[in-house]
Amino acid sequence: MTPVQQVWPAEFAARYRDKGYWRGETFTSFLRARVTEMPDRLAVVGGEQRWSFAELEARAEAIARGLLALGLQPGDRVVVQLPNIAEFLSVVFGMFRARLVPVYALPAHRSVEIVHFARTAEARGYIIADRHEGFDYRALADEVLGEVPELAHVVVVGEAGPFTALDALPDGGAVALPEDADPSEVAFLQISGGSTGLSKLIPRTHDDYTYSFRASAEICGLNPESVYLAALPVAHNFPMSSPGVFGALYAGARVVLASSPSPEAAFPLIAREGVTITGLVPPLALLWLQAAPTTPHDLSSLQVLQVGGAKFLAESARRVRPVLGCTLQQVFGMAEGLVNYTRLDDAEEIIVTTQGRPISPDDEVLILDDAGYPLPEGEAGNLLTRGPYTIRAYHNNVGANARAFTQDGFYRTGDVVKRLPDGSLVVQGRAGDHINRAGEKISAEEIEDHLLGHPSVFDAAVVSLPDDFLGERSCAFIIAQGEKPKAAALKAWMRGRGLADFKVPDQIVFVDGFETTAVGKISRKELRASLRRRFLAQAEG
Ligand code: AMP
Ligand code: DBH
Repeated sequence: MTPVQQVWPAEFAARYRDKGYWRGETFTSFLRARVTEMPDRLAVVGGEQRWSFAELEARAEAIARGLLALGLQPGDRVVVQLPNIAEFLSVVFGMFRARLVPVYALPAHRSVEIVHFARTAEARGYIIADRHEGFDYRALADEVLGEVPELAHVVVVGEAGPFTALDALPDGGAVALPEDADPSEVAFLQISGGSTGLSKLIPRTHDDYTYSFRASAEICGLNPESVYLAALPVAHNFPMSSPGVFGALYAGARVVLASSPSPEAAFPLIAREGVTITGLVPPLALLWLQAAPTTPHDLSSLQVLQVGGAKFLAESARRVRPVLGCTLQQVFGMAEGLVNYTRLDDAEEIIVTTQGRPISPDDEVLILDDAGYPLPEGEAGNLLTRGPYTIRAYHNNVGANARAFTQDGFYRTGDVVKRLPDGSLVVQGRAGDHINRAGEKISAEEIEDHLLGHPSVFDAAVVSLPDDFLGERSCAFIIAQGEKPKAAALKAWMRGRGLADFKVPDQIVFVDGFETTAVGKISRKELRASLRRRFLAQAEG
């Protein structure tokens, strides 16, 4: 098995420790600290479950023993695909206690993605819910097991069918739990949005991740009176750590898990639980702004609405305070590390027009031209970054590492940004070919690869088009061969491949050919850009 690791050069690690960013904390040690300080305080609310810090820890320990008794061993990777339910937290804290390494999948992922995560991580287990939003994850587990039999242990929250129920793990009473992890060890694998090809796995250590959510909790003003609503899927880095569920628990605050981010599901929870802060992607923020004026639910407890994952336009941002009566916080982050926040006491103009500034004084930010030279202050260019919670390498992906990181360890974010004199960043767009569909990142290349697998597709190019609601939507330009398929049939075929639904192109346009240069060559990148340009010009004209 390829070991999971994340290593910073010694002089950087020493500096990050000296400056007090890395404090030797782990998930297990910080939960222990909260239990010691406030055992009976309510920590987690999800569905019918209401757990104190002590109860969360007790459940995590029982799960840790049960998973080890099942046959998993410290160091093993386990794909965790759970919706926003309380058990998400007992399972992952249980895994940290047993030194098992979660690989976070989103509820929207299907067999293509899960097989890829399981193989790349060499996972030995898979933890799912029985059903969620009408989808049966046990059927998905069957399908995945057919391709990756090494994924021997499937654990189900709810009705287990042929698998093991979380509630019926073998009795681990006699199992000795391992010592707590070394804080420089990898705690889990997070997934990237995947700008080229399939998602990459992101190894995050206890030291670096606890720093990112501890500092985030402080920037977001969390304290034991705060109530954080996880509205977005909690496996995503934003609701997980910015400050997310872990930042909230770190601060002794309460976490409330919403089964869906829709106003219908979230507004009653805000009123009932006195939610003070939550995070949304821009399209959801627009839905909330639309629904808030006429809702019967009292939203007055809400102090901060965070918006991130994709660019929130100033016109919409300006409406947050008047309509919702709370402070907007823009969040520009990435699972690889760097997270920027507008500060709660920033001037309204900064909050509305920028995507914030980095968490750490030691987040190094470079803005370079395409040749790699620094640009004069204020000019837009490629964002590169390095710092105390930004990774230096992906897991098990030599090719991606060579492309995504410079010799001296800077991560090439793929974002085009400019920096204002106060250090705030304004996101201008992406350098790469990916679609940011309401915060879900889709690689054009991955989708083109799938389309090329269809017998009637001769060639395909996938581009992003501006969309009033989603921000960006995906459009596939297709050259057919033989009989031209119907767009709906092609979409159904894509779904049948076992691909997450959000990756199925929103729009399909058949074309007779793709342009080429005089020598009959054109890069995929130029091709996508030119198709997009011509389509938009036609749509306008
Ligand atoms: P992921 O790879 O899924 O972690 O997505 C990270 C990417 O999401 C960033 O590199 C940006 O392209 C995009 N992103 C995140 N937050 C924002 C934001 N507030 N504004 C614009 N783009 C964002
Ligand atoms: O989009 C993201 O990946 C993201 C957005 C906001 C993120 O990872 C984060 C905050 O931590």
